[in-house]
Amino acid sequence: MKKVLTYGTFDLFHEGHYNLLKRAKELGDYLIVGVTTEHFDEARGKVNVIDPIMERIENVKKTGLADMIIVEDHEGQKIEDIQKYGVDIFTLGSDWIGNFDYLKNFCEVVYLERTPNISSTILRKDKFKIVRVGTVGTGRMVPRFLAESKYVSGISVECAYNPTLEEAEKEEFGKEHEIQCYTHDYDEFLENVDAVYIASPNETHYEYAKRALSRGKHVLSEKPIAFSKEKSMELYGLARDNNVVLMEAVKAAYCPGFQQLINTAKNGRIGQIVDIEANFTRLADPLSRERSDSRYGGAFLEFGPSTLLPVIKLFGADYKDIRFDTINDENGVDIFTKVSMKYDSGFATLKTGVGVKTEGQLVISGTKGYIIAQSPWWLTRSFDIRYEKADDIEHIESTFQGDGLRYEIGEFISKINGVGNKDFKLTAGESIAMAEVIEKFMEYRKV
Ligand code: C2G
Repeated sequence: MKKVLTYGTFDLFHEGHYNLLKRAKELGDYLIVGVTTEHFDEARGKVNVIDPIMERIENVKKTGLADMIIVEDHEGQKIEDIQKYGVDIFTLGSDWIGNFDYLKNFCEVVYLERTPNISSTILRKDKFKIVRVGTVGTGRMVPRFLAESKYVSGISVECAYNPTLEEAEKEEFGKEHEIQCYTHDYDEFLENVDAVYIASPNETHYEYAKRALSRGKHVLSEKPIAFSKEKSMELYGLARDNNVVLMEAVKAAYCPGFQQLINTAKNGRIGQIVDIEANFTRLADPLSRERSDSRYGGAFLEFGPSTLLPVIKLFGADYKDIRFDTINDENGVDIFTKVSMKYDSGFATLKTGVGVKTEGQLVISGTKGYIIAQSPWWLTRSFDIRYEKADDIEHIESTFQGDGLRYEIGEFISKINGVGNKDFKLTAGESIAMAEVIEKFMEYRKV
């Protein structure tokens, strides 16, 4: 008797799951299905799982395909199960190709082609829907988005849009990322999705977002969402009028560790906050867009929104004075920008660089102590609270999985499904305030 073993979360059970189990069963005579616990999903960094484990098990059971259902609750269990149940074949969908090759030492490993475009054919009466997402642009953020979306429940990335790509490149991209719908036509693209992730060049975010929102599509846009307060307000207005979600992808805002840091700063532990210093620099390739586009590239447009985030969150948008100082290269690109902001009760300094390197810290200073988070604080893994006495240090570690993108994707999907409707991670007002600073920076740079 040939025993086959597969695992999964099987959240919001859909056709893709059914097809996988059916083909897994066909690989042998006896199918064992491992369903993950909430605890294990949390540990492996899967966010947003909605159905409780009993319901997920019940759904697998209902298929009538599993001869045995087990629970997967810890790292290393796959090898144990293969040995314990005398498994001949281990199988998973092709989104995991390569990840489980180490099991070849114990049994045969088969990756079955995953089912593309699952959600369009599925009819769910429940409140929660699988959200069909399309990506705009195929630059370096899109592969990251695709890799991280594997760890978000309730999302199916089904379509890609790029106005300039050659057929051959499209085919290669589609194959690599298992995306079947690929188009140059934005209207056709919007027809195929419920929501879009915009990761195109900075100057195109606003237009793509506007068209998607007007068509009733949810939008997650890379920063900056727009270059002016007015345009940013217009987009949030459109989202409200069309009853859809609009989110600016400032990663830090959605990281659990960053929220913990902001909450610690707000809870009075370091007293009254009087100074914030936020630095973000990355030496970019001289030929890259950031280093060669004098209008829409440069340090501040690249990293400004991230550094502004803690300032706007803690001090608000009512600054009394703002001053920019930049060092430009021969192309007119700001390779280093320093921003000084004055508030009634404190100061903020931001340093951003694409051609200058500084220590990339976030320091929030108060009347009783300070919070310090080291680079990359925008992907917050840990921070310290320090006081007058040098050895009086509280070190806080936080959950942080993958490259951080999954938290914003998870939040986006939850919001679309009406969970966590209250904006606090990044409010429309905060996003609009950031756009206003960007507008001021663009005006400063013109003169
Ligand atoms: N699947 C599929 N087609 C889809 C979606 C999912 O074939 N459109 C497959 C996945 O590849 C996986 C199974 O269905 O083999 C279960 O998917 P999930 O519930 O998303 O679980 P997953 O996170 O893939 O669990 O130990 C857990 C496993 O490592 C993977």
